[in-house]
Amino acid sequence: MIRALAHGLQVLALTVPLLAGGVQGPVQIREKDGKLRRSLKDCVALLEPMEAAVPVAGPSKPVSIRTVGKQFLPRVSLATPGTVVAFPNLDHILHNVFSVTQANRFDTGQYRPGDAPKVTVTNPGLVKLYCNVHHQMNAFLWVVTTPFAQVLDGKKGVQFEQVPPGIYRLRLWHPESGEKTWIVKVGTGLTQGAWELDVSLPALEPHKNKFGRDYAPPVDDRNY
Ligand SMILES: [Cu+2]
Repeated sequence: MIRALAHGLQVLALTVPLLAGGVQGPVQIREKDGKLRRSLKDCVALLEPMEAAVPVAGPSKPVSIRTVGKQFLPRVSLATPGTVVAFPNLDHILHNVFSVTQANRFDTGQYRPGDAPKVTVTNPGLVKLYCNVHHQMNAFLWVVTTPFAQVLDGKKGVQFEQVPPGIYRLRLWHPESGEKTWIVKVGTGLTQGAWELDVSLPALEPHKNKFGRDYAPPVDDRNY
């Protein structure tokens, strides 16, 4: 037991660069009327190496995106290529999940209460998820290769630690603002900044069903 623990610590020490830095600072989302949004819910921060020695992240532990009350929860998730994503249906009605995002297309078909279909995402990028039954259901899955990726729910900004020195691209994204990028140079200490996104997009992006057609008018299935 003690030997195993000591070995674990040694492995941990070897994977952390001796002269790592950090990137930290507030993120703000500005509404169309100029006011600042109170929450960073659904905002994603990615720090991607441009010129830095950062190993590509392997498959992450399985991701779970539930259907609850005719919504996907969580609405925004992170994964790496090769990650299994499960969609447990906690409602009492049928749902579907499909993606027509080019690099990660899939369709679970309709699945019943209690079912949890799984897909494996393969390529990096933003995957938009919809339900073919319910027009208003949408979710987002960021498939990334950088180990420095965060959803900023409940946070005030960006905080990445143990970042090897080098040049990085900081990508900030929100469903209602799209993406903005900055170049960040990381040394051996703490690199601080402040970043802002502007709301410019609707809360629900116009989209077709999985057949590329308009959704049928909603039926009364309030008893989910
Ligand atoms: Cu649905």
